[in-house]
Amino acid sequence: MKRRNFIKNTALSSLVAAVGTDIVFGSLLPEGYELLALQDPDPFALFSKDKEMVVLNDKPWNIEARAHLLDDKITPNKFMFIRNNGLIPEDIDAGNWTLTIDGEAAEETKTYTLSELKSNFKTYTYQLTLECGGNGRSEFDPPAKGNQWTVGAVSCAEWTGVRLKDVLEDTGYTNKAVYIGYHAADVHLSRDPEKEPISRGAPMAKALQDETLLAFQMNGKDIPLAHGYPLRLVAGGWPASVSGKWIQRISIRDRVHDGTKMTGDAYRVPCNPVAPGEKVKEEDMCIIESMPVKSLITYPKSGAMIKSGQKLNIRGHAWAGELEVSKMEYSIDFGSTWLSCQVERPKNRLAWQHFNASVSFPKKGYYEVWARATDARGNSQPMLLPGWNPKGYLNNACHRIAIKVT
Ligand SMILES: Nc1nc2c(c(=O)[nH]1)N[C@H]1C(S)=C(S)[C@@H](COP(=O)(O)O)O[C@H]1N2
Ligand SMILES: [Mo]
Repeated sequence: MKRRNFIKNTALSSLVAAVGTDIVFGSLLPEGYELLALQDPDPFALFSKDKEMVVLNDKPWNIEARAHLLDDKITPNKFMFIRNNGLIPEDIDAGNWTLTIDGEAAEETKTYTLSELKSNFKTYTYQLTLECGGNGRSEFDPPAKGNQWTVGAVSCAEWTGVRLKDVLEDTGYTNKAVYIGYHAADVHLSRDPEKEPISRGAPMAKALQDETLLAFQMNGKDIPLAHGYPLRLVAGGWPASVSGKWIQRISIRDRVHDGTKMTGDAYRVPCNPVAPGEKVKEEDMCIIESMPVKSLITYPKSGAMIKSGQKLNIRGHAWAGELEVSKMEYSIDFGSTWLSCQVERPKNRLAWQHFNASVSFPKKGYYEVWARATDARGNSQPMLLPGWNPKGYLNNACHRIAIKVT
């Protein structure tokens, strides 16, 4: 018997510990064999997520929150959605992590270690709303392919890092600069090292905003692995796909960045409205920039029961891409009449805003509470579905909860 083909005692004892009981024929296990019992990791434990989070896909991992889980003013990790296009990078060595700035419009190619970024540039902290462009996709008809997000692909955490603009200015760029494009360490589903799962970016004007960060902390701690440890681009108010995780390189481009998922119909909508199901030519699709006005009732949970005569305090958050939310209303009569909610100013630009209202119901029975936000330019959320688009982006319909008064 060739002993080296079989598992070593130390490896066996750690497998026994992981399984939690004796592995009876353990000494006969071939080396490198993965036990069935350990093949299906518990995603909630793996990513420190709450058990009420909903797994939409495991290859790649896509996990969303539910409305009532997003009640915190600042989203904690356990309720933050995960959206991956590829495989989470393994064996990250933050001590040797570097960020390279290059591109046709960069003055030079310059590489920074993580500690250089932290010590050479001033650090800022902002609360930034990140919503997946496909949040709400599940409601479109005809349906759109992709993760069937309901309402939970949005978060507003507190991000700490350096301003991208300070780093871009340190490297220097020419007047040919048009766009930035990120390159990250995650792995394509095919495991082909030549392919990138995603490489998106934003126009220079967005890259140079004060709130656009190269972040190394989320909610005061190292960024959790699934959310981009050890370095992430955070560009609040735009589709969260712009906020590249596990960032290694940023190119200052002399054209609109043409990386993976920047072209074709990815993160694009018809420049002009189309009929549901209509085919749209590539040249008639426009890149999504600022996200539309939207809101979420986070308390109570849909289905709540209250006693007749009681008032119901509702609360939630509202956001409007680059703009501020200027008005927040609710309706208990399917949108016929609207009453106003109190809405707070944002903590900083691009942070979501908190609203609340005390709701009275005229008599016993079934009700729905609908919430509607209006942005500073007067755009309101559509009551039901907004314009259909082939990939099911930008569903900012009013959020609704069911209430029974008994
Ligand atoms: N490197 C990398 N960055 C990425 C992605 C990815 O797959 N790889 N997904 C993007 C998309 S589509 C979204 S919606 C957000 C999700 O961020 P989160 O998982 O931290 O919530 O990350 C963006 N950044
Ligand atoms: Mo996304």
